[in-house]
Amino acid sequence: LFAPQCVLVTGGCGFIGSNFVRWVVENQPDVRVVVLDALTYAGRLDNIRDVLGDRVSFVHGDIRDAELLDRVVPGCDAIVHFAAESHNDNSIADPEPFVSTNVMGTFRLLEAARKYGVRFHHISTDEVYGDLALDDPERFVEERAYRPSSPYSSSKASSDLLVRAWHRTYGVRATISNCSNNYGPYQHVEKFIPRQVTNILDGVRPKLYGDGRNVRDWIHTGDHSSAVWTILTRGRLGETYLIGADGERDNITVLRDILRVMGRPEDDFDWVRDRPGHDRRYAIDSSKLRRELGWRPQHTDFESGLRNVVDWYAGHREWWEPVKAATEARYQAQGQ
Ligand code: NAD
Ligand code: TDX
Repeated sequence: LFAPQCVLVTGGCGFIGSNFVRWVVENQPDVRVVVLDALTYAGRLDNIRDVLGDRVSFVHGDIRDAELLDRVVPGCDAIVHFAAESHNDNSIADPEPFVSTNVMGTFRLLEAARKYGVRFHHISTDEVYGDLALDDPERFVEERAYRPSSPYSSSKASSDLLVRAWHRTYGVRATISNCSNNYGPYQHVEKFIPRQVTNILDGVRPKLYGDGRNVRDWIHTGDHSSAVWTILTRGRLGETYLIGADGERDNITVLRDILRVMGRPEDDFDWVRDRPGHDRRYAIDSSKLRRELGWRPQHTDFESGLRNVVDWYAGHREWWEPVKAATEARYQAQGQ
Protein backbone atom coordinates (compact mmCIF):
# COMPACT_ATOMS: atom_id res chain seq x y z
CA LEU A 1 0.00 0.00 0.00
CA PHE A 2 1.31 3.40 -1.03
CA ALA A 3 0.13 6.19 1.30
CA PRO A 4 1.01 9.58 -0.23
CA GLN A 5 0.96 12.64 2.02
CA CYS A 6 1.15 15.16 -0.80
CA VAL A 7 -0.10 14.66 -4.33
CA LEU A 8 0.75 16.95 -7.25
CA VAL A 9 -2.32 17.05 -9.50
CA THR A 10 -1.62 18.37 -12.99
CA GLY A 11 -4.66 19.76 -14.82
CA GLY A 12 -6.47 20.05 -11.49
CA CYS A 13 -8.47 23.06 -12.71
CA GLY A 14 -10.06 21.14 -15.60
CA PHE A 15 -13.17 18.97 -15.59
CA ILE A 16 -11.95 15.62 -14.27
CA GLY A 17 -8.95 17.01 -12.37
CA SER A 18 -11.08 19.43 -10.33
CA ASN A 19 -13.57 16.67 -9.51
CA PHE A 20 -10.63 14.50 -8.39
CA VAL A 21 -9.21 17.26 -6.15
CA ARG A 22 -12.62 17.65 -4.50
CA TRP A 23 -12.89 13.87 -4.11
CA VAL A 24 -9.50 13.71 -2.35
CA VAL A 25 -10.42 16.57 -0.01
CA GLU A 26 -13.66 14.81 0.93
CA ASN A 27 -12.37 11.23 1.14
CA GLN A 28 -8.68 11.38 2.16
CA PRO A 29 -8.46 13.70 5.17
CA ASP A 30 -4.68 13.28 5.67
CA VAL A 31 -3.62 14.12 2.13
CA ARG A 32 -2.45 17.49 0.82
CA VAL A 33 -2.88 18.46 -2.83
CA VAL A 34 -0.81 20.81 -4.98
CA VAL A 35 -2.58 21.70 -8.22
CA LEU A 36 -0.41 22.60 -11.21
CA ASP A 37 -2.42 24.06 -14.08
CA ALA A 38 -1.70 26.42 -16.98
CA LEU A 39 -5.33 27.67 -16.98
CA THR A 40 -5.86 27.19 -20.71
CA TYR A 41 -9.30 27.80 -22.20
CA ALA A 42 -10.31 24.54 -20.45
CA GLY A 43 -9.09 25.30 -16.93
CA ARG A 44 -10.49 27.69 -14.35
CA LEU A 45 -9.32 28.40 -10.83
CA ASP A 46 -13.00 28.86 -9.92
CA ASN A 47 -13.42 25.11 -10.37
CA ILE A 48 -11.46 24.48 -7.14
CA ARG A 49 -12.01 27.84 -5.37
CA ASP A 50 -14.20 26.23 -2.67
CA VAL A 51 -11.43 23.81 -1.58
CA LEU A 52 -8.35 26.06 -1.84
CA GLY A 53 -6.72 26.55 1.56
CA ASP A 54 -4.61 24.60 4.05
CA ARG A 55 -4.87 21.30 2.23
CA VAL A 56 -5.08 22.46 -1.39
CA SER A 57 -2.66 24.93 -2.95
CA PHE A 58 -2.40 26.17 -6.52
CA VAL A 59 0.60 26.75 -8.78
CA HIS A 60 -0.07 28.53 -12.05
CA GLY A 61 2.22 27.06 -14.68
CA ASP A 62 2.85 24.78 -17.61
CA ILE A 63 3.80 21.09 -17.39
CA ARG A 64 6.28 21.70 -20.23
CA ASP A 65 8.28 24.12 -18.04
CA ALA A 66 11.19 21.99 -16.70
CA GLU A 67 12.49 24.72 -14.36
CA LEU A 68 9.11 25.10 -12.76
CA LEU A 69 8.88 21.32 -12.30
CA ASP A 70 12.25 21.44 -10.49
CA ARG A 71 10.63 23.72 -7.93
CA VAL A 72 7.25 22.00 -7.58
CA VAL A 73 7.81 18.24 -8.00
CA PRO A 74 10.28 17.58 -5.09
CA GLY A 75 7.70 18.83 -2.55
CA CYS A 76 5.29 15.97 -3.26
CA ASP A 77 5.50 12.19 -3.18
CA ALA A 78 3.21 11.47 -6.13
CA ILE A 79 2.15 13.05 -9.41
CA VAL A 80 -1.34 12.35 -10.74
CA HIS A 81 -1.22 13.59 -14.31
CA PHE A 82 -4.54 14.83 -15.75
CA ALA A 83 -3.26 17.88 -17.70
CA ALA A 84 -3.91 17.52 -21.42
CA GLU A 85 -5.57 18.98 -24.43
CA SER A 86 -8.70 16.83 -24.27
CA HIS A 87 -11.14 17.56 -27.09
CA ASN A 88 -11.17 15.50 -30.30
CA ASP A 89 -12.83 18.18 -32.46
CA ASN A 90 -10.20 20.74 -31.44
CA SER A 91 -7.45 18.26 -32.26
CA ILE A 92 -8.82 17.85 -35.77
CA ALA A 93 -8.96 21.63 -36.31
CA ASP A 94 -5.48 22.29 -34.83
CA PRO A 95 -3.38 19.29 -33.71
CA GLU A 96 -0.20 21.08 -32.63
CA PRO A 97 -1.12 21.88 -28.99
CA PHE A 98 -2.09 18.22 -28.58
CA VAL A 99 1.33 16.92 -29.56
CA SER A 100 3.00 19.63 -27.53
CA THR A 101 1.10 19.33 -24.24
CA ASN A 102 0.15 15.65 -24.31
CA VAL A 103 3.45 14.25 -25.59
CA MET A 104 6.12 16.80 -24.62
CA GLY A 105 4.31 17.73 -21.39
CA THR A 106 4.16 14.09 -20.28
CA PHE A 107 7.83 13.68 -21.22
CA ARG A 108 8.82 16.65 -18.99
CA LEU A 109 6.83 15.28 -16.06
CA LEU A 110 8.35 11.82 -16.44
CA GLU A 111 11.82 13.36 -16.43
CA ALA A 112 10.97 15.20 -13.21
CA ALA A 113 9.50 12.00 -11.67
CA ARG A 114 12.74 10.20 -12.58
CA LYS A 115 14.97 12.97 -11.21
CA TYR A 116 13.16 13.24 -7.85
CA GLY A 117 12.03 9.62 -7.44
CA VAL A 118 8.37 10.55 -7.32
CA ARG A 119 5.52 8.06 -7.94
CA PHE A 120 3.66 8.75 -11.19
CA HIS A 121 0.06 7.96 -12.12
CA HIS A 122 -0.86 8.71 -15.72
CA ILE A 123 -4.47 9.46 -16.69
CA SER A 124 -5.34 8.23 -20.14
CA THR A 125 -8.29 7.29 -22.29
CA ASP A 126 -9.95 4.23 -23.83
CA GLU A 127 -9.58 5.98 -27.20
CA VAL A 128 -5.99 4.69 -27.50
CA TYR A 129 -7.51 1.35 -28.61
CA GLY A 130 -9.34 2.88 -31.58
CA ASP A 131 -12.93 1.76 -32.03
CA LEU A 132 -15.13 -1.34 -32.10
CA ALA A 133 -17.88 -2.25 -34.56
CA LEU A 134 -21.41 -1.88 -33.18
CA ASP A 135 -21.95 -5.66 -33.35
CA ASP A 136 -18.50 -6.67 -32.03
CA PRO A 137 -19.02 -8.96 -29.01
CA GLU A 138 -15.65 -7.86 -27.59
CA ARG A 139 -14.82 -4.95 -25.31
CA PHE A 140 -11.45 -3.26 -24.72
CA VAL A 141 -9.05 -5.11 -22.40
CA GLU A 142 -5.60 -3.99 -21.20
CA GLU A 143 -3.65 -6.22 -23.63
CA ARG A 144 -5.44 -4.96 -26.76
CA ALA A 145 -3.20 -3.38 -29.43
CA TYR A 146 -3.18 0.42 -29.65
CA ARG A 147 -4.90 1.79 -32.77
CA PRO A 148 -5.76 5.44 -32.08
CA SER A 149 -7.78 7.32 -34.73
CA SER A 150 -7.56 11.06 -34.03
CA PRO A 151 -4.75 13.53 -33.33
CA TYR A 152 -6.03 13.65 -29.74
CA SER A 153 -6.10 9.89 -29.16
CA SER A 154 -2.78 9.32 -30.94
CA SER A 155 -1.13 11.94 -28.72
CA LYS A 156 -2.56 10.21 -25.63
CA ALA A 157 -1.37 6.81 -26.93
CA SER A 158 2.11 8.33 -27.41
CA SER A 159 2.15 9.59 -23.84
CA ASP A 160 1.13 6.14 -22.51
CA LEU A 161 4.08 4.57 -24.36
CA LEU A 162 6.48 7.10 -22.83
CA VAL A 163 5.23 6.17 -19.35
CA ARG A 164 5.79 2.45 -20.02
CA ALA A 165 9.31 3.10 -21.32
CA TRP A 166 10.25 5.33 -18.35
CA HIS A 167 9.06 2.60 -16.00
CA ARG A 168 10.94 -0.20 -17.74
CA THR A 169 14.16 1.65 -18.59
CA TYR A 170 14.57 4.02 -15.65
CA GLY A 171 12.47 2.26 -13.05
CA VAL A 172 10.09 5.20 -12.60
CA ARG A 173 7.35 3.97 -10.27
CA ALA A 174 4.41 4.40 -12.59
CA THR A 175 0.87 3.19 -13.28
CA ILE A 176 -1.54 4.04 -16.11
CA SER A 177 -5.33 4.12 -16.24
CA ASN A 178 -7.43 4.33 -19.40
CA CYS A 179 -10.96 5.50 -18.66
CA SER A 180 -14.11 5.74 -20.76
CA ASN A 181 -16.25 8.89 -21.36
CA ASN A 182 -16.81 10.91 -18.19
CA TYR A 183 -19.84 12.99 -17.30
CA GLY A 184 -20.54 15.20 -14.29
CA PRO A 185 -20.36 18.84 -13.15
CA TYR A 186 -17.70 21.30 -14.41
CA GLN A 187 -17.41 19.71 -17.88
CA HIS A 188 -16.64 22.22 -20.63
CA VAL A 189 -19.60 23.12 -22.89
CA GLU A 190 -17.65 21.92 -25.95
CA LYS A 191 -18.27 18.29 -24.87
CA PHE A 192 -21.36 16.31 -25.95
CA ILE A 193 -23.58 16.25 -22.83
CA PRO A 194 -22.91 19.82 -21.56
CA ARG A 195 -23.20 21.20 -25.09
CA GLN A 196 -26.69 19.75 -25.57
CA VAL A 197 -27.89 20.65 -22.06
CA THR A 198 -26.75 24.27 -22.38
CA ASN A 199 -28.12 24.53 -25.93
CA ILE A 200 -31.55 23.55 -24.60
CA LEU A 201 -31.22 25.98 -21.68
CA ASP A 202 -30.44 28.67 -24.32
CA GLY A 203 -33.44 27.70 -26.48
CA VAL A 204 -31.17 26.27 -29.20
CA ARG A 205 -31.68 22.81 -30.74
CA PRO A 206 -29.09 20.14 -29.79
CA LYS A 207 -26.67 18.98 -32.52
CA LEU A 208 -26.12 15.31 -33.32
CA TYR A 209 -23.19 14.11 -35.47
CA GLY A 210 -23.47 11.55 -38.27
CA ASP A 211 -26.21 8.95 -37.80
CA GLY A 212 -26.25 9.32 -34.00
CA ARG A 213 -25.54 5.60 -33.51
CA ASN A 214 -21.95 6.00 -32.25
CA VAL A 215 -21.62 4.35 -28.84
CA ARG A 216 -19.81 5.80 -25.82
CA ASP A 217 -19.31 4.02 -22.47
CA TRP A 218 -20.34 6.59 -19.83
CA ILE A 219 -18.92 6.83 -16.31
CA HIS A 220 -19.53 9.44 -13.62
CA THR A 221 -16.45 11.49 -12.65
CA GLY A 222 -16.91 10.43 -9.02
CA ASP A 223 -16.31 6.82 -10.04
CA HIS A 224 -13.28 7.82 -12.14
CA SER A 225 -11.84 9.57 -9.06
CA SER A 226 -12.29 6.60 -6.73
CA ALA A 227 -10.72 4.30 -9.34
CA VAL A 228 -7.68 6.57 -9.76
CA TRP A 229 -7.15 6.72 -6.00
CA THR A 230 -7.44 2.92 -5.79
CA ILE A 231 -4.81 2.44 -8.52
CA LEU A 232 -2.47 5.11 -7.11
CA THR A 233 -2.46 3.54 -3.65
CA ARG A 234 -2.87 -0.18 -4.42
CA GLY A 235 -2.06 -0.70 -8.11
CA ARG A 236 0.94 -2.76 -9.18
CA LEU A 237 3.81 -0.67 -10.57
CA GLY A 238 4.21 -0.78 -14.33
CA GLU A 239 0.62 -1.93 -14.81
CA THR A 240 -2.24 -0.51 -16.85
CA TYR A 241 -5.83 -0.62 -15.56
CA LEU A 242 -8.95 0.08 -17.62
CA ILE A 243 -11.66 2.07 -15.83
CA GLY A 244 -15.28 1.69 -16.88
CA ALA A 245 -18.76 1.28 -15.40
CA ASP A 246 -20.64 -0.77 -18.04
CA GLY A 247 -22.34 2.36 -19.34
CA GLU A 248 -22.59 1.78 -23.11
CA ARG A 249 -25.18 3.99 -24.84
CA ASP A 250 -25.50 5.38 -28.33
CA ASN A 251 -25.50 9.14 -28.77
CA ILE A 252 -29.09 9.42 -29.96
CA THR A 253 -30.30 7.57 -26.85
CA VAL A 254 -28.33 9.91 -24.58
CA LEU A 255 -29.68 12.92 -26.46
CA ARG A 256 -33.28 11.68 -26.16
CA ASP A 257 -32.71 11.09 -22.42
CA ILE A 258 -31.55 14.71 -22.10
CA LEU A 259 -34.52 16.02 -24.11
CA ARG A 260 -36.95 14.01 -21.98
CA VAL A 261 -35.37 15.08 -18.67
CA MET A 262 -35.59 18.70 -19.86
CA GLY A 263 -39.21 18.40 -20.99
CA ARG A 264 -38.59 18.69 -24.74
CA PRO A 265 -39.98 16.51 -27.57
CA GLU A 266 -37.58 13.69 -28.42
CA ASP A 267 -37.05 14.80 -32.04
CA ASP A 268 -36.31 18.44 -31.18
CA PHE A 269 -32.67 18.39 -32.41
CA ASP A 270 -30.58 18.99 -35.58
CA TRP A 271 -28.46 16.49 -37.48
CA VAL A 272 -25.07 18.07 -38.26
CA ARG A 273 -21.91 17.18 -40.17
CA ASP A 274 -20.11 14.09 -38.84
CA ARG A 275 -16.71 14.28 -37.14
CA PRO A 276 -13.94 13.20 -39.59
CA GLY A 277 -12.62 9.76 -38.58
CA HIS A 278 -15.41 9.49 -35.95
CA ASP A 279 -14.84 6.41 -33.76
CA ARG A 280 -17.86 4.11 -33.90
CA ARG A 281 -17.93 2.51 -30.47
CA TYR A 282 -15.93 2.37 -27.24
CA ALA A 283 -16.57 -0.31 -24.60
CA ILE A 284 -14.50 -1.10 -21.50
CA ASP A 285 -14.03 -4.39 -19.72
CA SER A 286 -12.83 -3.29 -16.26
CA SER A 287 -12.55 -6.82 -14.78
CA LYS A 288 -8.86 -6.45 -13.94
CA LEU A 289 -9.43 -3.37 -11.77
CA ARG A 290 -12.44 -4.97 -10.08
CA ARG A 291 -10.82 -8.36 -9.55
CA GLU A 292 -7.31 -7.26 -8.50
CA LEU A 293 -8.10 -4.13 -6.53
CA GLY A 294 -11.74 -4.65 -5.58
CA TRP A 295 -12.96 -1.37 -7.10
CA ARG A 296 -16.68 -0.89 -7.86
CA PRO A 297 -18.50 2.07 -9.43
CA GLN A 298 -21.15 3.70 -7.24
CA HIS A 299 -22.94 6.11 -9.59
CA THR A 300 -24.45 3.45 -11.80
CA ASP A 301 -27.89 5.03 -12.34
CA PHE A 302 -27.23 7.04 -15.53
CA GLU A 303 -30.73 8.63 -15.59
CA SER A 304 -30.35 10.12 -12.14
CA GLY A 305 -26.75 11.17 -12.85
CA LEU A 306 -27.98 12.96 -15.96
CA ARG A 307 -30.71 14.74 -13.96
CA ASN A 308 -28.08 16.00 -11.53
CA VAL A 309 -25.95 17.25 -14.42
CA VAL A 310 -28.93 19.07 -15.98
CA ASP A 311 -29.68 20.66 -12.58
CA TRP A 312 -26.02 21.68 -12.19
CA TYR A 313 -25.88 23.50 -15.55
CA ALA A 314 -29.30 25.08 -14.93
CA GLY A 315 -28.02 26.34 -11.57
CA HIS A 316 -24.59 27.51 -12.78
CA ARG A 317 -25.34 29.78 -15.75
CA GLU A 318 -22.61 32.18 -14.60
CA TRP A 319 -20.09 29.32 -14.99
CA TRP A 320 -20.84 28.44 -18.64
CA GLU A 321 -22.51 31.49 -20.19
CA PRO A 322 -19.25 33.50 -20.70
CA VAL A 323 -17.76 30.79 -22.97
CA LYS A 324 -20.89 29.45 -24.62
CA ALA A 325 -21.18 31.83 -27.60
CA ALA A 326 -17.53 31.46 -28.66
CA THR A 327 -17.75 27.66 -28.40
CA GLU A 328 -20.86 27.55 -30.57
CA ALA A 329 -19.30 29.98 -33.10
CA ARG A 330 -16.37 27.57 -33.53
CA TYR A 331 -18.75 24.66 -34.11
CA GLN A 332 -20.83 26.67 -36.55
CA ALA A 333 -17.73 27.52 -38.61
CA GLN A 334 -17.12 23.73 -38.91
CA GLY A 335 -20.72 22.99 -39.93
CA GLN A 336 -21.32 21.33 -36.57
P1 NAD B 1 -10.06 19.38 -19.59
O1 NAD B 1 -9.76 19.85 -20.97
O2 NAD B 1 -11.37 19.71 -18.97
O3 NAD B 1 -8.93 19.89 -18.58
C1 NAD B 1 -7.57 19.90 -18.90
C2 NAD B 1 -6.83 20.72 -17.85
O4 NAD B 1 -5.42 20.69 -18.15
C3 NAD B 1 -7.23 22.21 -17.84
O5 NAD B 1 -7.39 22.67 -16.52
C4 NAD B 1 -6.04 22.90 -18.53
O6 NAD B 1 -5.86 24.24 -18.10
C5 NAD B 1 -4.89 22.00 -18.11
N1 NAD B 1 -3.76 22.06 -19.05
C6 NAD B 1 -3.80 21.93 -20.40
N2 NAD B 1 -2.57 22.07 -20.93
C7 NAD B 1 -1.72 22.29 -19.89
C8 NAD B 1 -0.32 22.48 -19.79
N3 NAD B 1 0.46 22.49 -20.89
N4 NAD B 1 0.22 22.67 -18.56
C9 NAD B 1 -0.55 22.65 -17.45
N5 NAD B 1 -1.89 22.48 -17.49
C10 NAD B 1 -2.47 22.30 -18.69
O7 NAD B 1 -9.83 17.79 -19.64
P2 NAD B 1 -10.63 16.62 -18.91
O8 NAD B 1 -11.80 16.22 -19.73
O9 NAD B 1 -10.81 16.95 -17.48
O10 NAD B 1 -9.55 15.44 -19.04
C11 NAD B 1 -8.52 15.29 -18.07
C12 NAD B 1 -7.67 14.09 -18.41
O11 NAD B 1 -8.47 12.91 -18.46
C13 NAD B 1 -6.98 14.17 -19.77
O12 NAD B 1 -5.69 13.64 -19.66
C14 NAD B 1 -7.84 13.31 -20.69
O13 NAD B 1 -7.09 12.78 -21.75
C15 NAD B 1 -8.28 12.25 -19.72
N6 NAD B 1 -9.56 11.58 -20.01
C16 NAD B 1 -10.69 12.31 -20.22
C17 NAD B 1 -11.91 11.66 -20.43
C18 NAD B 1 -13.20 12.45 -20.62
O14 NAD B 1 -14.25 11.86 -20.81
N7 NAD B 1 -13.20 13.76 -20.55
C19 NAD B 1 -11.96 10.27 -20.45
C20 NAD B 1 -10.77 9.55 -20.25
C21 NAD B 1 -9.59 10.21 -20.02
O1 TDX C 1 -22.18 18.31 -30.53
C1 TDX C 1 -21.80 17.12 -30.50
N1 TDX C 1 -22.57 16.18 -31.11
C2 TDX C 1 -22.24 14.85 -31.14
O2 TDX C 1 -22.98 14.04 -31.71
C3 TDX C 1 -20.58 16.71 -29.84
C4 TDX C 1 -19.70 17.73 -29.17
C5 TDX C 1 -20.27 15.37 -29.86
N2 TDX C 1 -21.07 14.47 -30.49
C6 TDX C 1 -20.71 13.02 -30.44
C7 TDX C 1 -19.28 12.68 -30.77
C8 TDX C 1 -19.03 11.45 -29.91
O3 TDX C 1 -19.51 10.29 -30.56
O4 TDX C 1 -20.88 12.64 -29.06
C9 TDX C 1 -19.89 11.69 -28.66
C10 TDX C 1 -19.09 12.27 -27.48
O5 TDX C 1 -18.33 13.36 -27.97
P1 TDX C 1 -17.29 14.16 -27.03
O6 TDX C 1 -18.01 14.69 -25.83
O7 TDX C 1 -16.54 15.10 -27.90
O8 TDX C 1 -16.36 12.98 -26.48
P2 TDX C 1 -15.38 11.91 -27.20
O9 TDX C 1 -14.91 12.38 -28.52
O10 TDX C 1 -16.05 10.58 -27.10
O11 TDX C 1 -14.11 11.97 -26.19
C11 TDX C 1 -14.31 12.05 -24.76
O12 TDX C 1 -14.12 10.79 -24.15
C12 TDX C 1 -12.81 10.27 -24.14
C13 TDX C 1 -13.38 13.06 -24.13
O13 TDX C 1 -13.56 14.33 -24.75
C14 TDX C 1 -11.94 12.62 -24.26
O14 TDX C 1 -11.09 13.53 -23.58
C15 TDX C 1 -11.80 11.26 -23.61
O15 TDX C 1 -10.51 10.77 -23.82
